[in-house]
Amino acid sequence: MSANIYPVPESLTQGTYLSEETYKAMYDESVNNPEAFWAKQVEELDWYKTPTIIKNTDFSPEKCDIRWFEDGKLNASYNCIDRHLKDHAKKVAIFWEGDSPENSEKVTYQQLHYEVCKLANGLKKLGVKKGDRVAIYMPMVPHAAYAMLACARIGAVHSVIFGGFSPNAIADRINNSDAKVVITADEGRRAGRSVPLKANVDEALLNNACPSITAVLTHKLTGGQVNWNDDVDVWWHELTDECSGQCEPEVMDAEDPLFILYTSGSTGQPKGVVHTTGGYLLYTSLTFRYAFDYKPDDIYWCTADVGWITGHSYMTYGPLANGATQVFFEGVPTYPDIRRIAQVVEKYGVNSLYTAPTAIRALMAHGEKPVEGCDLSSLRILGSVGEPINPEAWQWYHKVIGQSRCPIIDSWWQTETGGMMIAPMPCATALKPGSATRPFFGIQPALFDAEGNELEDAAEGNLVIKDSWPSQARTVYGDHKRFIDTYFSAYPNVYFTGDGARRDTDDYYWITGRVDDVLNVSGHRLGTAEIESALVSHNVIAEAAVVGYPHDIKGQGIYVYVTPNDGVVADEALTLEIRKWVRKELSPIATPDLVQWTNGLPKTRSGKIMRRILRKIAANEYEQLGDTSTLADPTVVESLIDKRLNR
Ligand code: 6R9
Repeated sequence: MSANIYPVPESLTQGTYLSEETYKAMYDESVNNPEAFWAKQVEELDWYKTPTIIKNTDFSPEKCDIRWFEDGKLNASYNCIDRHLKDHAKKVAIFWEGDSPENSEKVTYQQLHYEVCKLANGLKKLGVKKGDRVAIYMPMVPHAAYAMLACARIGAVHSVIFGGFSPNAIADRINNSDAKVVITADEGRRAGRSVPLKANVDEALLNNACPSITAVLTHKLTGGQVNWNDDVDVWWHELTDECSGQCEPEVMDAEDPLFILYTSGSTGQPKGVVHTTGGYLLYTSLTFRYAFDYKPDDIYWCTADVGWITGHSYMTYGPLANGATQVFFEGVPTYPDIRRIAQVVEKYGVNSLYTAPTAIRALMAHGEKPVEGCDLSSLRILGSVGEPINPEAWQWYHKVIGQSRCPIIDSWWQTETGGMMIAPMPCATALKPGSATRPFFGIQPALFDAEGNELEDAAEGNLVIKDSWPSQARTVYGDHKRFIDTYFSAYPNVYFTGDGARRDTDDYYWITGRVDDVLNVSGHRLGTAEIESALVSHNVIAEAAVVGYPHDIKGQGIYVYVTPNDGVVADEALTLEIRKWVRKELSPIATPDLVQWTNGLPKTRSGKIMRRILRKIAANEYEQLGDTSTLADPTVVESLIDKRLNR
C-alpha cells in the first residue's frame, strides 16, 4: 500500500498557508479544544452580532439537539455578496458557460448584488416572508444562484429540486416542505436537447396537487413554448422589472434554517435535510479555502449541479463567501465532444477543477483524446467527489488531466454533513490513489463493528463521526424522530454515516461505499425504496426488489427484479415500458439498467426479501451466496441464477 504514495508537489510546499505542521497543530486543537478553535474561526464571516456561545451539541438519541454559534446573527447573502463590493465590485463572480460553446456570460459581484436584490424584492411582492419555503427547479444558469441567494437575503428557506426530477418527485418535495412559491425556467438545455422544466412543474401542480403553491415564477431562458395560467404564473423579468436593485438583508440567527435539500435514504420517501445559517456558511467557506488552497485570483470550476449538495456548498455558498471567481457550466462533459472539459479549462484558465469519478471514467475510456490540443497548464488542483474513485480513474485523472502535476483532493462527505469531512489538504497531505486520506478540522471519524464496538488501529468497519461539526444537518424537515432514527440510533452518541470505510496503518481512510440500501449511480444518490415504489405503481408489477451492481462507468448500475401480476406476459416490450415508466415516474437518473422478470423473490419465512442474495446474483457472484437455509423457498434462487442478466 505504501509503495503508491504521491508526495505534496514541490510547487505547493512553497509559500502556502497550510503545511503539514500547521495542519497537525490546527487539527489537534480543533478536536481537543473545539470551543477555542471555532471561536477563532468565526472571523471567517461578517456577523451583525459575533457569537459568544460556540458549541452546544448533544448527540443523545433522546434529544439530539445541535447548535453552533447560537447567539450569533448574520445573513448568508450579505456574506456571499455585499461584503465583497467595497474592494471587488468589478470582480467576476460567475463565468457562465452554456451548453453550447457559443453561449457564455459573465456576472460581476456588483451585478450579482443587483440581480439578487431585485429578485429578493420580487419574492417579497409575491408575499414570501422570513421562514417561508421556496422551491427552486432550475437549470445550471446564474439565475439558479440568484434564486438561492435572494431567498437567503430575505430569510426564506430554499429547497432546490434537481432539474432531472419528474413531476411526481417535484410534487412530493413541494408538499413535504409546504413551499409557497416555485421558481423555474421555461426550459433547460442539456447536450443540445431541451428539458421541459416549466411543463414538469405544471404537471406536478395539476389538479391542485400542491395546494401550498401560490405562484410559479418562470425565468425565460430559451423562449420555448410554455403553457400559462394567469392565476399562478409570473414571469421573472416582469416581476422584477420595477423592483429596486437594493434590498436590505434580513438579520438572521445563526441557527435559522438556510435551506432544505431532499436526499435519498434506505427506506421510504426522500428526507428533507435541514441546514442552518451560521455553522453551514462558516464551514463551507473554510473547507473551500483550505481544500482548494484558494487564492484571490484563482478561477475555480465545479462541474456539479445546483440540485445536489455539492452545488450548494461548493458552487454557491463556499466559493461566494470567499469572493471567488468560478465557472458555472450548463452542459455535460462530453458535449459537443469529449474535449469539452479541457476546452473550458483552457478558455477560462481554470486553476482548480472539482468533478465526479463518473465523469472521469467516461473520459478515461477515450485515453488521451479528451485533452488533445488543449492547454491545461493553468490547472493547479483537482478535486473528486460523489463516490469512491477507483485507483485507475485516479491515476488517469492525475496523469492526463492533471499532467502529473496537480494533487487530487478526493473529498468524502454527504448532503447531511454540509461540507467536506475527509479530504487531503493540497499543501500538506501526501496522496494515495483511492483514499480520501485524513479528516478536516473538527472531524473525528471512527470505525465500529456491527455489534457497536469501536475498532482501533488499521481496521475496516462502519464509519461514524464522534462529535459535532458546524455544518452538520440539524434535523429532517418536519420529522426530527426520523433524523434521530436514521443517524443516531445505530450507535448511540455518534453520527452514523451509512458508509463503510477502512483505515490503514498511516491512519488514512478509504471509503468502501454504502452499507445501507442507498445506491450511488453516476454519483447520484438514490434509494432502492424509491425505485421500488415507482416500479410497483405500474399495474403489471406485483412485486419489485432493486439492488446495485458494479458498473464500469456509473460506479453502480441499477438491477431490478420484478414479479409480474398473474396473466402478464413479460417480454422485451414490457421491459422497455418498465424502464420508461421509472424514468417518467421518478427521474431519468433512476432508469433501471437491467430488468430481470421472475416468478418469485428469495424471502425468509417471515416474508423479508433477502437482498444479500439478490446483490450477489446481480454482481454475478452467485457462487458465494452464503447461507440460504432460512429461505422459505430455496428453489427461487436456482431460477434467479439461471436467468441472471449480468454475466
Ligand atoms: C457530497 C455528496 C453522499 C454519499 C456518501 C458516499 C458517497 C461522496 C465520496 C463518496 C467515496 C468520496 N461519496 N463522496 N464515497 N469517496 N470522495 O456526494 O453527497 O449526494 O449526499 O452522497 O456519496 O457513499 O455517503 P451525497
